[in-house]
Amino acid sequence: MDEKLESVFWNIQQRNLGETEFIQAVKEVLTSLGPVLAKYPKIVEQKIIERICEPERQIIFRVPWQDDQGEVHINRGFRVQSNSALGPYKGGLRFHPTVNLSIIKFLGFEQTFKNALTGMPIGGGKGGSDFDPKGRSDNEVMRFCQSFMTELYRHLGEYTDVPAGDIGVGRREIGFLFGQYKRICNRYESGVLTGKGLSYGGALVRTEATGYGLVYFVREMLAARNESLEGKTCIVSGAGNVAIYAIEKAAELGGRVVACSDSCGVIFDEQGIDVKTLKQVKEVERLPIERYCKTRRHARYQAGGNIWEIKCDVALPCATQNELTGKDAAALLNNGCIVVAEGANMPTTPEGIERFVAAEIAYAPGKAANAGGVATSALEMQQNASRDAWSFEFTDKKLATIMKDIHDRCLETADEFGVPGNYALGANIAGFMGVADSMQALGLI
Ligand code: NDP
Ligand code: 2IT
Repeated sequence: MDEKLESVFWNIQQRNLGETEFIQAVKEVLTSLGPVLAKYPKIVEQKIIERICEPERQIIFRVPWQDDQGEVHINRGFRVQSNSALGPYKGGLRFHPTVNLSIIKFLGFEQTFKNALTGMPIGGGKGGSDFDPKGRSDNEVMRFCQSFMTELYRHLGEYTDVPAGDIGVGRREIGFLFGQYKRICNRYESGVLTGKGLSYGGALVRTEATGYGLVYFVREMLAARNESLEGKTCIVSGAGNVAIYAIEKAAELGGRVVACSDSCGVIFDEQGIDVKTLKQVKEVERLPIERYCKTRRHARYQAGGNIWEIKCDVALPCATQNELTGKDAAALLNNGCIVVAEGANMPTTPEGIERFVAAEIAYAPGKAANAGGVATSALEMQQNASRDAWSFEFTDKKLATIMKDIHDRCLETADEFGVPGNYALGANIAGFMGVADSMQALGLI
């Protein structure tokens, strides 16, 4: 890390003790910024980095709700409004028992740069709760969402803060949240949430966008090396929204996706993952992935297995943070993997990233490779603002163009700063400069 940044980083650590994920995300970005400070000394004078590392606002609240038996539960709700230099705060909500302030802060921090990379007018934020939707009835999830929104609504608005989904929050939850927002505010404000159902202002392609966008990004990475997905063996961790549509698109572009996973285990299907069966198990029945093997009897299931030990050309981590360690990276490299692109946010540990960068494989960080989700959310906001609804093909084309632009910008920035092919550095610098330029223009805020 650059000398000037070491003391900045030390102070950030002291101010955020114990927030390991947040500190990890900050360190990863700050490590890239040395050459930027040398070129733009005003950034140091104006303390742009210190400002970006302190969220504009952090909201923590109680979420009481009743289960189907009438028992009372108390969860904790969060919304971290990280940065609004480029537009209203924008970023998903995560419902998962592991959620805490550190996780929401790291996600909001990453989101700020990701959103800048899309080139769209959206700031960064993230929220969620330690509520566990697993095993809960639709009515329980509805009551939780209503209670969550009963506090959160006052902090939202189409020009203020626009949440969407993330782990544990999909179309069902967004529907309940939107319903409660509308009821409390007495306003049909479609643009206040994205990822909505198609019948009430949702946009075509938003469901598929993160996974499809990830694979469009991979297509560009391979093209830059005169390669294509045709015939490449792929593995995808996770079996949720991002993973399912990454698998679907990778297969459509000629990839052979042989494995995916969930929080219980790994499935291996040498004939290629059957997306229809996967959707039935994970989207419709909401069951553990093991169930896939009941329909596809030749497929193998390994409880608690490690997906990264499976031989592949392309690896797409699409589950959660720090799911791919230094040891996993070594296993992938030993097995000849040439592309790693992150569908999840910060899935690779610092040791893993170091190995990928040193091996000079095509490694794309989440803030670039998974930006298709939030970019399509911004397209949903555009449609809501103009009371319009675009076709699937039109929106999908826009998504592909956005992903190509992000890809090219990362590569051009990496070139400009003397590290050709380093997408991680290119994404950090290009994302940071987008936010920093706007912060400089807006004065001391
Ligand atoms: P989902 O809830 O739809 O799916 C998450 C998947 O990851 C599930 O299969 C889940 O397993 C698995 N998973 C979660 N936690 C763990 C864990 N600790 N260990 C192993 N597996 C785990 O979420 P999404 O697909 O929406 O999100 C996945 C990742 O993508 C997250 O990092 C998210 O931040 C990121 N992302 C999401 C975007 C979106 O538009 N949804 C946009 C950009 C990034 P199980 O089924 O057993 O719960
Ligand atoms: O991490 C992410 O980019 C998301 N969960 C999607 C955010 C959004 O506002 O669509």
